[in-house]
Amino acid sequence: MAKRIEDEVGPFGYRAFVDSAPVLERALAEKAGLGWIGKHSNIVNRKAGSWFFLGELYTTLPLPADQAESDHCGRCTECIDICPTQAIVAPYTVDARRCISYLTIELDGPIPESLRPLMGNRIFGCDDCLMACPWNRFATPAAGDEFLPRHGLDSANLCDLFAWDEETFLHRLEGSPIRRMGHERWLRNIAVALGNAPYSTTIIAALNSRRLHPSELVREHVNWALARFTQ
Ligand code: B12
Ligand code: SF4
Ligand code: SF4
Repeated sequence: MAKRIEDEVGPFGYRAFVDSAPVLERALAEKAGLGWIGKHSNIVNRKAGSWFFLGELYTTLPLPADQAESDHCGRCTECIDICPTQAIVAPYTVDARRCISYLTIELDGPIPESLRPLMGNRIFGCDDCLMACPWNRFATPAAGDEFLPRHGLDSANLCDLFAWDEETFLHRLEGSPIRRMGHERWLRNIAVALGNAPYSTTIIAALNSRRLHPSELVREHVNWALARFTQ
């Protein structure tokens, strides 16, 4: 976009951000008229729904101010009702400590035991509140390869993913944001997901194969998962 503007007006000062710096992206997007902050706390656009990232150009250009968008959530509570961990504790307020996105991606250390059974098979983030939003019925899939499923992860089997050693993890997820969480959290999260799955001998065998993993974090989550099948 900066290049396109440059083509029109010549060189100008700018810096681009996408979830990359302490920028109040949602407040800026709302004020810029891109949408309103929905009850799930993300930006919703009347035509595009809520399933998109926000990006900004800070610039020295003297641009006219846009009209802010107003709230169109109305009486809807779909996102609040669907949240598996009741992380949307009040409209527009997410308790990040309960959000599966935080628990699987950002949290360093053990996942609180009370939340583990509620996480289902989500091993990297969660989109349930966005998925539930009725405004997404107007959304269309993004064009461009960057948004297509990669590495066959849209049809992956958790036991196969659990068998990846660190080298395979790093190699198979090259270029993917999942790589950022590291192999230890990867195993921690999959152990929880396997503990939430219906009983199968394949799952028990997969969990047993990691019982003696060098990481105490992984071992503890594996033991929690195995204990789920003996209750
Ligand atoms: C921390 C963070 C998280 C945390 C906490 C989220 C939360 N809801 O609090 C965790 C890890 C849980 C998380 C999860 C997710 N996140 Co996140 N996250 C961020 C991040 C990095 C910072 C947000 C933040 O806390 N800023 C600091 C606080 C002080 O600012 P703020 O929240 O914007 O609040 C200010 C204003 O917005 C305003 N304000 C806030 N709420 C309200 C409400 C009203 C009524 C009003 C008037 C004003 C107002 O006042 C505040 C103080 O000035 C942003 C990127 C960014 N730089 O903004 C992405 C971002 C919000 N995340 C994003 C996404 C996509 C997700 C996930 C869907 C990822 C996933 N699939 O797992 C989930 C969704 C969970 C959810 N329901 O929010 C997108 C949202 C895109 C969109 N359509 O809006 C962002 C914008 C990243 C991006 N560039 O695309 N995220
Ligand atoms: S991302 Fe998932 S866990 Fe987090 S608030 Fe939305 S539905 Fe709840
Ligand atoms: S699901 Fe309903 S309440 Fe939640 S953001 Fe969308 S319109 Fe608003």
